[in-house]
Amino acid sequence: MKSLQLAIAATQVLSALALDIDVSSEGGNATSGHQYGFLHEDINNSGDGGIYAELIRNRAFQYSDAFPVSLDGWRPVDDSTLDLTLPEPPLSDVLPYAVQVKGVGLQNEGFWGMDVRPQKYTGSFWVKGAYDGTFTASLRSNLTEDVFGSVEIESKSVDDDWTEHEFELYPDTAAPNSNNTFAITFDPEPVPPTYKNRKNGLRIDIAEALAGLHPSLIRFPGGNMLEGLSSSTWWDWKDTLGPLRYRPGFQGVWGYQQTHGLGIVEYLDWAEDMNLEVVVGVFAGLALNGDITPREEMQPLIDDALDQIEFISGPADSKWGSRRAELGHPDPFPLHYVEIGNEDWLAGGSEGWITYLEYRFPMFLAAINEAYPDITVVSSCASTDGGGWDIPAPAIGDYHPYREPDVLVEEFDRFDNDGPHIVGEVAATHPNGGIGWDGNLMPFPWWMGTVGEAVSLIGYERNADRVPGTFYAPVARNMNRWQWAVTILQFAADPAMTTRSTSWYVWELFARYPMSRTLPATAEFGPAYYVAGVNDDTGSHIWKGAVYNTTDGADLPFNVHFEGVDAGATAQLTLLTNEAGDPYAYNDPYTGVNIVHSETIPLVADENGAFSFSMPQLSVAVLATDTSAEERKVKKRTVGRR
Ligand SMILES: *[C@@H]1O[C@H](CO)[C@@H](O)[C@H](O)[C@H]1NC(C)=O
Ligand SMILES: *[C@@H]1O[C@H](CO)[C@@H](O)[C@H](O)[C@H]1NC(C)=O
Ligand SMILES: *[C@@H]1O[C@H](CO)[C@@H](O)[C@H](O)[C@H]1NC(C)=O
Ligand SMILES: *[C@@H]1O[C@H](CO)[C@@H](O)[C@H](O)[C@H]1NC(C)=O
Ligand SMILES: CC(=O)N[C@H]1CO[C@H](CO)[C@@H](O)[C@@H]1O
Repeated sequence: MKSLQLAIAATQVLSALALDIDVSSEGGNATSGHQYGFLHEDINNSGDGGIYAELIRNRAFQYSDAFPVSLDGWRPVDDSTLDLTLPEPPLSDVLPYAVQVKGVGLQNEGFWGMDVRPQKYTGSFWVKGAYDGTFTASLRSNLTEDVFGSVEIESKSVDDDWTEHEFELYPDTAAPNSNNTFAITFDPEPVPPTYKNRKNGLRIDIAEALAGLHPSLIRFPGGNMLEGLSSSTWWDWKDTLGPLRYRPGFQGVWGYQQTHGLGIVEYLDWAEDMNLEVVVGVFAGLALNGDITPREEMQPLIDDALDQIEFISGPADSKWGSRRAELGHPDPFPLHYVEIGNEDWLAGGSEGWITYLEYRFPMFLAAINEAYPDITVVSSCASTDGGGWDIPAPAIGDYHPYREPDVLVEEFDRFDNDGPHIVGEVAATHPNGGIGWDGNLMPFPWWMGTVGEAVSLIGYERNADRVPGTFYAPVARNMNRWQWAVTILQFAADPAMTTRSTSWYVWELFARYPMSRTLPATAEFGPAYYVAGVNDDTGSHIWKGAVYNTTDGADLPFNVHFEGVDAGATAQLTLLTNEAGDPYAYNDPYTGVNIVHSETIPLVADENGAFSFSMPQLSVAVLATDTSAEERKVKKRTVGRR
């Protein structure tokens, strides 16, 4: 008797503590239907040497004021000597340098190694000089004498001009590690297989890890990269078009010369291959050194942005649309968002900001609204930036919270009473404790930061009628050269190093369950944060939640009831928890340890139609009711088994 009473008492305590959440069937808001994406710019070698599938580092001896021409990445084979030269004629107007090889050949170390396995590598190199023999291109070990694959290429080279030599290389064995080089008796350029087989395309394993996030948005080309180090070195899309031979490269802003191999067409192909809505940034007359374009010199920049929009989305018979068609894509790419600059309240101090408000932004807004009324113009600043401003309609804002997890949680209601914005960059970057930007970035995304992000994402999704998209930034980090530690993916030349961060798992889960409408729900937030809605395509009711700092670290019980979902209905709860227990635990590319535990728990609605479950301290979950299609599938399977 006594033990029974205790049991009942315990049940009562539990249900008194449980959070009863009622979700109405009406009264919510339509969402944009696309919510999660990422910002890509070439930071931390995440473009060149990252998702851009190029094996060769410094392939065309490109240079700029900040990054002088060099033989970085190259070494002679045996006793050969390598010298940079300025040949006559040059390979192209934009690639004046070449390497002169005396001896047997040269080799390239790639982006700190090369992944070699039995698969097709295609490439080409340009040669000048009378030569009757053959070239041998090979992928070989940097540690032993092993050659994993090689191919002979008949020389077509002549004395007075440049000739292209194309080849395919198929190693018969995989190298035991990525400490390999590419060697050739002359000047090489091999390309590994690419994502969806695009020529000059993306590195497969990195692209697949990003596609696995179910993204629906990409913002490019930055970020600071768009702005450039000075007003003469911004990311000029016109320099990124056409054959690689005619791309001069770019003085990147993250500490290295960039090839411009990942150009505007490559970004658009990427968007097409992953079915991503594009937010393209156009240069707005502010560079990172504070250079500001005066009002009377703005028109060329505005014309340039209009050309860029036409290049992306204009018909094939328009001036720039025909250039796109010439480059192999006659159909316009869809384009609904254009962003004017990047963080214009920041780099140029008060003058940068004032000029943005006074003429830079208004001039772009007027010109784009007039020419393209269906395009949403995004300002590069949020309503709260630069001391606060009223973003002129119909433009929307862009908010970039790089925060401590506590602050992401505090900002849960950031958009409850504000106008429309994208969240163009967001990540937990610093540990709690007010060190802020003077302190160090966390070395990797860590569990508590990730849960902080989840709370913010839920806040944005509750306001999805006004926040049409959220972008993780930055998206990938080469472990051999990086400037910014926090990222959604880490990688190196060896694909075994490609690591999904703790944040990857939360973003993947939330993006896996898109909602077409939010629904009003009981609003009692902290330590539980949540959003509810429905996916009209599948009929599934969805609840996304995160738990941050419960009392004494106790588990938190929930009863979630969706109006119109009855007793006996079934749902799946996917619960993400931290295996390691330590809130600072992270996914380590060097050990491959993944601390995120994902569990899917089938639930049945009780007699009140409520789904009951509990979530531990620092956890993230999605509850989704099974849809009729799903039920049909289950039925079919049962019938089949009989
Ligand atoms: C390759 O091996 C060399 C010599 O042992 C070493 O210095 C280098 O760090 C290794 N590189 C990679 C990418 O493992
Ligand atoms: C290849 O080996 C050389 C000589 O040991 C070393 O300096 C270089 O760092 C190695 N390359 C890579 C990619 O590790
Ligand atoms: C949450 O708990 C952590 C760890 O105890 C603490 O550092 C942080 O300040 C707490 N935050 C809030 C908002 O309670
Ligand atoms: C729908 O939008 C209105 C206006 O922005 C807002 O007041 C209301 O809370 C939103 N409802 C939900 C369920 O998010
Ligand atoms: C590992 C590595 O290459 N780190 C470099 C990152 O970039 C900064 C400068 O931006 C260098 O100081 C680091 O050495």
